[in-house]
Amino acid sequence: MNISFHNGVSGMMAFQEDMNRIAHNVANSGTIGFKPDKSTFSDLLYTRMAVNSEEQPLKIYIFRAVEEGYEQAALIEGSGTSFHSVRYVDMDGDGVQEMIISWRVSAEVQAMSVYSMKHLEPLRLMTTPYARYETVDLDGDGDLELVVLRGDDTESGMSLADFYDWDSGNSSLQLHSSARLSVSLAALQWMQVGALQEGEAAVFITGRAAGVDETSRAVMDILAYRQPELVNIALSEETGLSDQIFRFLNLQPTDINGDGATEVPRPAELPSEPEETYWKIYWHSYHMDGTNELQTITYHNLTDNWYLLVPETWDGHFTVRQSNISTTLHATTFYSVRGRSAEDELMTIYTLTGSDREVQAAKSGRSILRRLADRVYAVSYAPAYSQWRYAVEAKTLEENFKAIINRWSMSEN
Ligand SMILES: [Ca+2]
Ligand SMILES: [Ca+2]
Ligand SMILES: [Ca+2]
Repeated sequence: MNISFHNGVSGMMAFQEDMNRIAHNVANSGTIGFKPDKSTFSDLLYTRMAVNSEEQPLKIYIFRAVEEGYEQAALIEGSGTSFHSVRYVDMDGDGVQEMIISWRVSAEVQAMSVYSMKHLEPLRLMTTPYARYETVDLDGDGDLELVVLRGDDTESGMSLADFYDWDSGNSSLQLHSSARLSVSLAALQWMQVGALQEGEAAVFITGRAAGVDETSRAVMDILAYRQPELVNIALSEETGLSDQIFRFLNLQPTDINGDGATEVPRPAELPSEPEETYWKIYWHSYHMDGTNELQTITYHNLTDNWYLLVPETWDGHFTVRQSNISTTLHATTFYSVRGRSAEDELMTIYTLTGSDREVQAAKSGRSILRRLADRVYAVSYAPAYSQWRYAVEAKTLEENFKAIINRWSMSEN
């Protein structure tokens, strides 16, 4: 088989044709790279990805567990430069997992297919070019839908979200509706499944774009299912683009207050110095009609991996300064403010990473907030803190202090 294509479109067409073929004999395939996928597909199927030299098609072998070990059950072939991911998800809840395969067609084009695997016969349900995808039950009927982000060929460089719904009568996935996004494919930063304030599932898409002043901006698109179709609830009626645009600080939407709904971070400048800007973060949840409300305020120190849930009463009355006293002793000091200036020192949160960190943390006036394997966080209060009219109990602040243990990394589908 000669598979050598000059662009992504023809490569993908060929892949679709190849996908229809199920080979039963791979004795001479000479493939390498056994990849058991036990955690996702129980003990039923194994996947082996062929790592190919030049002109060979991509192959996925599917193995069935038998008494003596495993035997090949099916083979899926395609053309492209590499497989990206294989995911097994039971989308329609019938107890049999569907298989979602994505691969790189060319340097510019990625494609994905969904297969049903009933009776170990791969049956392709859909194929599309894509940039990111997620499976999510957006309409709340108990079945998962597929939300696929891809380029919009017909419009000015923006991207689109396609919504594929499960048609259980025909056991097939149908393109149901599409919604416009507010950034190009290249500007897509994160795609996350989350929830609106009343609990409805939603997909939060963070784009990253340059603002008018050259600073980096987070452009939020929020996808939800509003009968009868997928909608982007962040779009402005006037412009047709998202008006939920904030300073980009490398913070993802998350359920910051633990109530089940996702909040979107909106950095706001604290009274700062000309050479260094400090930010507080307002976290807003969203309603189905696109309105939003403030839930929580934080101060995030992303260098030292912690944040503080800031008491609401502090808003407008505090600022911070960070200082790296040494490579193993970082300090963040909170101040009261007068006008736009820092006034009295209130308290300092230390991040201690040296081998002497226990000694450092035990210094007079410091108490430990959190002890982790590689660092200790400690706090000390300045004399002015107890006189400050917005002071809260030390116990409250300790509860509000959060170490960031695993920076949330997005799975790239
Ligand atoms: Ca299924
Ligand atoms: Ca559903
Ligand atoms: Ca929340």
